[in-house]
Amino acid sequence: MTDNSIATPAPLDARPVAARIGAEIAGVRLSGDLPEATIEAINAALLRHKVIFFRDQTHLSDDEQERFSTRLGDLVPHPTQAPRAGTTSILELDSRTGSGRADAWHTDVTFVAAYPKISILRGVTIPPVGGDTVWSNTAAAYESLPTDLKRLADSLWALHTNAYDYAALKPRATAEERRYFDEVFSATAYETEHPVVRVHPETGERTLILGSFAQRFIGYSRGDFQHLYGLLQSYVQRVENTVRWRWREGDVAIWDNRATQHYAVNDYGDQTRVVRRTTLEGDVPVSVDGRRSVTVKKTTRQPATAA
Ligand SMILES: O=C(O)CCC(=O)C(=O)O
Ligand SMILES: [Fe+2]
Repeated sequence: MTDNSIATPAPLDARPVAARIGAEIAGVRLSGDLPEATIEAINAALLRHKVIFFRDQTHLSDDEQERFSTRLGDLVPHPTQAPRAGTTSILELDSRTGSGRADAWHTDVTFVAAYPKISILRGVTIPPVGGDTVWSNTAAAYESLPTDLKRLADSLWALHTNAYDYAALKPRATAEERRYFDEVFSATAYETEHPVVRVHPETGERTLILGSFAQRFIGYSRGDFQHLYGLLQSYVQRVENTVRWRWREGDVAIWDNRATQHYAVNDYGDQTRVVRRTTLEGDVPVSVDGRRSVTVKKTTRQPATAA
């Protein structure tokens, strides 16, 4: 496991926020025009710290967020949610709409095979208190498993889908949140099989692929899935493996989506909270024994026809 307490070499001023994950980077004005050495240093800091934070980036427009993002990889729009008007790929999460509250532990878009490698999130409107985000280091979670559980995890495969039982996960969802889930988020249903443990393509670390899109373990009953998932996921959610970020407007958080899960704390009631995300194309995960994830099903639901 990389050591989060060792600062990233120059030219970046990276200060760890928690012992196992997260660093704040000072003195960088994010833009599409940053020198290549700074971009390389940002990527190195990301691999080491898993999530990095930049304060005071209020100069960023949607366009400049996209321009900066393309320096770290290829923009990929969300597979089912339309990009914000005037952008090619920005996903807006607005607490006033059905899409706005990501209050379940997840890794972004794991219902497709080559899910994004990096997500870049900009705080646009932030409540005075509440609405923090928590990230977990899934390499640290894997490392903290007992040896026998590591071996079990190494051999498990999970089915991930965006067409899960929404009401079971969010029994208190509003009618608008349910409508959005049915008509937009899961309008095209994906099912993808991932190894529970992937080998990180850049660091070689073993990381866990779990989170709320995981619905079954291949070859296990639903009941066994629930027990085993709860056990493995508990290492992800262990507070020692996490960092919590108190947002200010203009903050940017960048996470390695291959080595983290995150959770948007839903404690701010009906206050407005708006964040905007870009995601960068990832590669197909590879298991510890060299097998690759595969999308087994993609179904686009027929729109209801007029009688
Ligand atoms: O609202 C947040 O802080 C995080 C939302 C989320 O899950 C994401 O942007 O991928
Ligand atoms: Fe997310």
